[in-house]
Amino acid sequence: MIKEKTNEEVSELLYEIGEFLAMQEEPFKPRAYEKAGDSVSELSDSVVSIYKANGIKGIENIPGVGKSIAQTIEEFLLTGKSSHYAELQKAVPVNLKELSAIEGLGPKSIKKLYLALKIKDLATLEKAVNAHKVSKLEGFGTKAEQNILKSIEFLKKSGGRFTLGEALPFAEKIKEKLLEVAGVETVVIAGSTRRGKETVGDLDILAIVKDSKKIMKEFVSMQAVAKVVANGETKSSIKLKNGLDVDLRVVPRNSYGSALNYFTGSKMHNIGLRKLAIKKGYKLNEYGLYRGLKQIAGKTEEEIYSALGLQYVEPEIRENTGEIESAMIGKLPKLIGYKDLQGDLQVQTDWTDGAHSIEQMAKVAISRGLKYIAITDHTKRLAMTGGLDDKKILKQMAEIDKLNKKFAGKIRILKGSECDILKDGSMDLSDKTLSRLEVVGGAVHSNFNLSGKEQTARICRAMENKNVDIIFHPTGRVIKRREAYAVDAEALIRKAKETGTILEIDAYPDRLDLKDDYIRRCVNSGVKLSIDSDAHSSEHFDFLKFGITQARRGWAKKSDIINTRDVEGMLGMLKNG
Ligand code: DGT
Ligand code: CA
Ligand code: CA
Ligand code: ZN
Repeated sequence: MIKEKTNEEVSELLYEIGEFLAMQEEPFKPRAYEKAGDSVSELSDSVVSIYKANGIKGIENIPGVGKSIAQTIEEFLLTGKSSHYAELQKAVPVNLKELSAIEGLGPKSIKKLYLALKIKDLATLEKAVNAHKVSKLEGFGTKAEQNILKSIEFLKKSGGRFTLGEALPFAEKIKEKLLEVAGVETVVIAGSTRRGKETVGDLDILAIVKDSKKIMKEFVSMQAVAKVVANGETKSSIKLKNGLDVDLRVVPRNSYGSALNYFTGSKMHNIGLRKLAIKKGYKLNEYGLYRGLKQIAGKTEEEIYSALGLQYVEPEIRENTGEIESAMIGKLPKLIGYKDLQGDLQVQTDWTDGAHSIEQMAKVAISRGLKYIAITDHTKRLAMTGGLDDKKILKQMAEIDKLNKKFAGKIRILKGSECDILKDGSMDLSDKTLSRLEVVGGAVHSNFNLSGKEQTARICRAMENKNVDIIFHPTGRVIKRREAYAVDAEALIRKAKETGTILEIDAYPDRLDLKDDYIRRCVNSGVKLSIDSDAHSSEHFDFLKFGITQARRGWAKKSDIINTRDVEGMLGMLKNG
């Protein structure tokens, strides 16, 4: 019997084996397991279905998976266990998942902590840190101890929430399943997911159905369900195996719009609407908008907004941060649309830490309807990615020239770089090289712990470089893992304006950097933005939609985003354009 392991579980296993091997100071194997883990997590087919169809040969055909890793996967699918993993874990019996979630703790320091202090998991780590035992270890110190503590606090704060990128695929799969149930008319995802918030607490799904028993039965018996929390006629709640909670509500057809509006939220937006309704002598709830006992709107959201004298408010901006007031006077901006991007300005390839070649990336970009992509591999300061130096960049430029001939008329490949901003704000490539590139993104990948003043000055200096067109992921935050580095965002935005530097909305779902608030400030002060996938693999072009959502949450219009223009128009927005 084959165990129904998800790709995520398989890649998780490979990552952990890689980390355990790294503890043993094995030279190449850790990276091999990590790569195999990446490629499993990026598969569009499930490992189980590959194995069912083609056995171990099929597994070996997964890029980066050799014979011995394939055997590990096979054993895992057949027995649910891995003897290789068990053996490694016996040597250092720690909860790797918990400990490696701590920023700055790699396999080697985890091993050290275990050997010296018997730290096995978050709880024992927290104890040791609070007793100041960690700072006494060689190679740790007070600063490291403080950082660990900060990271523990941060994890606690964000615990339980899922990134939109993690939650959305589940939401969509459930929706598909429920739509197949007989008598189901409509299924819609509401809540923070519909508003496109960067993290979601739980999924809220609404449905219009003929027979609520049928849909509820399907809902609570889906394969991914770990626990049924409530099972009623109009509302059921479940917990999925991955810990995500999901509510399903069956709503009456003539209240669909008001239910959708209510359960989309946000709570503050709802409260704002309800106040407005009262002011106009109405009553608003999840069943409709009422004058006395008469429902005057409720079938659609549009008719509710219209009856309240408002422009329609897009879900992404329903946070009660001025949208109701603007809608009242007809001044809501037309937000950038989901089909408005023509290009992608941050794409990594196998020249550094990307999974695919320039050519492969270009082909997939064409299939996604993109008209141009900038190849922006890392630079030498980021040694672990095999970052490019001046010489290698020239080679890459020649390769791009060749490919552009091949792809003429289909896509334009731009020569670019994700060039490290060094500690003092100078760049990791010579000005001469930078000036020959078409799209230069500057990015911080080191010295995250500078003071706010130093960090801000560092990035501002990069913006003053006339060859630096864009600042990639400007605040460095990684959702649920790392807070933004200390930086004065206002000052960055001012400097961007002054120097004509573009700020990036990095669409990678763990980053979504800039955040909505800063996007809105850029929009208000006329600083232009780009939306880039930060693709490290060809499937990652799909991330662009998360960047668009984020831009919409920041009230950005098509004209605020430079890569909504055609390639010439976009290049014209850059510094030497
Ligand atoms: P989440 O799940 O924490 O990411 O955020 P939401 O916005 O999905 O919140 P959730 O799941 O608690 O509730 C879904 C929607 O239901 C919420 O956006 C607005 C509405 N709602 C929930 N509780 C209240 C409430 O006490 N008052 C009002 N007016 N609306 C509420
Ligand atoms: Ca929710
Ligand atoms: Ca909920
Ligand atoms: Zn980067």
